[in-house]
Amino acid sequence: MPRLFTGLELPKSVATELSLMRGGVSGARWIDVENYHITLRFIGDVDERAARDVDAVLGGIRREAFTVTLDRLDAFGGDRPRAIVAAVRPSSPLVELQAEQERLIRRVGLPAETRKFAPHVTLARLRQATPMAVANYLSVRGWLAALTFEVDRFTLFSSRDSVGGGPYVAEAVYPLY
Ligand code: 3AM
Repeated sequence: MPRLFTGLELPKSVATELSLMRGGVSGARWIDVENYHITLRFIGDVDERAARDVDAVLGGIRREAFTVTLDRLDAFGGDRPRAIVAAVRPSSPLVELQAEQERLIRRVGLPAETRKFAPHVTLARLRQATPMAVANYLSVRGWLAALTFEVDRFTLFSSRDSVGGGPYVAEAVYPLY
């Protein structure tokens, strides 16, 4: 069964800039630059029929292109840090695109996502990193010059069946005008 999610790809220049932030936390697994993305809606393992339904409803989205800004590094997980991320500055077009996908994906019968949308680019996944190591990293490297780019499409990605993780494959792209 394909494991799917929707997301935004990053321009190469932005990805390269983010990749300079790698290193300096023991216990971190740094994501390969070609796998950087902003997840919009995790869909999960679905059968081919559901995948076709998802593709059909995503293909009906009509929205304008917009800009996205990454403006700080952060960690998810609090006392048990699990990821270092570049946070996306919230903006209406992004939130509305995500909300429309949520509605459409529910409409084809897939379960609702209950977690709050916190747009980000995952830079590292953490297994045994201490909160102190993460805090040190963020205090030394956490400053990020704002990176702004134009988003004129979104993507349906697949990850490794049932396992997740990269390499991610762009199964379909949907234009924003
Ligand atoms: O954008 P990132 O890399 O943070 O964490 C997974 C990854 O997000 C997330 O979907 C993205 C592509 O794999 N993900 C994995 N399992 C998930 C789940 N059960 C999930 N998101 C929500 N619920």
